[in-house]
Amino acid sequence: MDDLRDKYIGLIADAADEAALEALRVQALGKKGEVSLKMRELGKMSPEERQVMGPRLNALKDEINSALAARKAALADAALEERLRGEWLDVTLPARPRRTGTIHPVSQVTEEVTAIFADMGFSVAEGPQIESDWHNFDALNIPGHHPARAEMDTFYTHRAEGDNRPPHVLRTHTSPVQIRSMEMAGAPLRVICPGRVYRADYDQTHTPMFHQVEGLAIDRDISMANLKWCLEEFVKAFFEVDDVELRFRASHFPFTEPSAEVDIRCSWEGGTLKVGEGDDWLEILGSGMVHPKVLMAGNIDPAAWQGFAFGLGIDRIAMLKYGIPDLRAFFDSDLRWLRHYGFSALDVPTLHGGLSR
Ligand code: 2U9
Repeated sequence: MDDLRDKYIGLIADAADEAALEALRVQALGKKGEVSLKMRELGKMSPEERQVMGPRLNALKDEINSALAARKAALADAALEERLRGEWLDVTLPARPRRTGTIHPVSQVTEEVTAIFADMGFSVAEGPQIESDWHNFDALNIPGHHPARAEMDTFYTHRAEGDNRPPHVLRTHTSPVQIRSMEMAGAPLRVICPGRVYRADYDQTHTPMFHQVEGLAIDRDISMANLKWCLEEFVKAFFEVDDVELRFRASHFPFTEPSAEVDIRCSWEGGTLKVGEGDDWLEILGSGMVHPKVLMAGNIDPAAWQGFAFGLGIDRIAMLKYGIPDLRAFFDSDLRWLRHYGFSALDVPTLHGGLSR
């Protein structure tokens, strides 16, 4: 009995897996197992012998069963340990950044400019990109013979043969949106008009489609002084500096009189732009008092109302603010460029939360 016990306890302890354990169970306790055969021998024994051997055999059977169960549990534990070692994961590690899209610098800067002027009480207006000749030119005091029509390198649409009406144009500026705003809302008025504009021009600093924001403020007593304050506030907020110096240079646009181009004091030390200091001047926008004929085109009485207007190129100020060297890359849809220069979709520009972070 002791030999049997030692044999099976030893074999069970060495069993490598569940299959080996099952084989040992059959070998010891199965119908023809060694312990079962010994049980059968009880019948041939005398009652005295049976009284001694019966309990001992039962105890042996229990001991083997317990050893089988214990080894089975140990093997299961070891298998689980092995699996956990293989599937180890540090849940305290930061999450992997996902390959999400980014906000294009043009969209970012449009949002920034919009946030600044919204804070000054301007609303946003949009209009068609295919415009009537009248809204794009005539209403803005650019008559048919005016050189600006040629200068603006306009894209014209085709009219059917025999249709003598003037062709529509791809708008060359967002100014027609302000004409439509005057027609619809009248005075007083404060709007900015961001959007795509088109001119047949393509080189290192020009693309046939680009983006502008124009602004228009009309009231009873508006002057160049209001324009100057507004633009100063805008430049400070946009370039995120406390102080700027603006220089108004006399200029000429058909739709404003007087007209001025606006430069800001800056330095280009080490190739990076610093706004508000240095000995250089950087042209960033055009502006002026709205021409009386333009007010009249928008059904506003120039004897009762005045207005200032300004215009700036979004792509250009995006390049300046974010140090982007090549304009043409803006419209290449190159994902590497977008990942490099793009902005997080979650960082919405606001004046209180910060324009850019
Ligand atoms: C109305 C009346 C007046 C908008 C203006 C400019 C001056 C200007 C350029 C800046 C760079 C165009 O993108 S750019 O090439 N724009 O210099 N724009 S005043 O004047 C208006 C507009 C609408 C009804």
